[in-house]
Amino acid sequence: MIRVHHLEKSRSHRVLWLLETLALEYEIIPYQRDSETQLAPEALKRVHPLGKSPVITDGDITVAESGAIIDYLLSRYGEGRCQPSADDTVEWVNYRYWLHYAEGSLMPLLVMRLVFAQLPKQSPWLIKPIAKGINAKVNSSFIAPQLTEHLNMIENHLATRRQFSSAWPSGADVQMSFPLQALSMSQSLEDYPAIAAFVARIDADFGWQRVVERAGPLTLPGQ
Ligand SMILES: N[C@@H](CCC(=O)N[C@@H](CS)C(=O)NCC(=O)O)C(=O)O
Repeated sequence: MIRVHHLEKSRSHRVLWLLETLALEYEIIPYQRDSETQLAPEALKRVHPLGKSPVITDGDITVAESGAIIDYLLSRYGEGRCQPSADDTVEWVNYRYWLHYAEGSLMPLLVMRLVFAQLPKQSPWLIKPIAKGINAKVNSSFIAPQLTEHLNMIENHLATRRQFSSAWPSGADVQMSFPLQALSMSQSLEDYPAIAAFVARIDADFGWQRVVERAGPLTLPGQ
């Protein structure tokens, strides 16, 4: 039996989406974030040394990192679903690009934005104005312009293809779902109609609706 070690308010929802899409049986082992630090509980470190979610166990096998989990589930149980055939080199490369890009390039920007936004809130009152200034400067000179370039690239891809690869949903759609859903919760996507349509399509997806029934809607720390 596949067990998903599922931290609330986390990237783990997308793994549940893939499991529902593949119609696999699975069990959710829920974990709560520490209300003060928002970090995962120590118990998760008994499953994998970093104690991050998602992590799955399948019999004796433990797989961490959502991209690796998607690869594992599709190569073991996919039967050709949710990813392009290796014979189609162009599509295979496109699929793999988005699968790796989500955590390799897009998420670090979003996490950086979150961490810098916390800086003024976490600082002693005397240096709050300085922390605010640092946050504003890092945002305006680095994070915001970078994010705009990333979102333009994603928008251009989705405007022509609607989804990240040939199948719906592919492992690449599953992997890209979390950053784009998180963005849609934190800012307007008015300038990015194809990204907004992609997020709306997830909400309407039968497999995603099953996830929401079983695990509740996706929420983020602080919500
Ligand atoms: N790149 C990893 C990121 C895992 C990760 O950082 N998960 C967050 C939740 S979204 C977490 O476990 N945070 C709790 C903590 O750091 O204690 C993946 O995609 O699986």
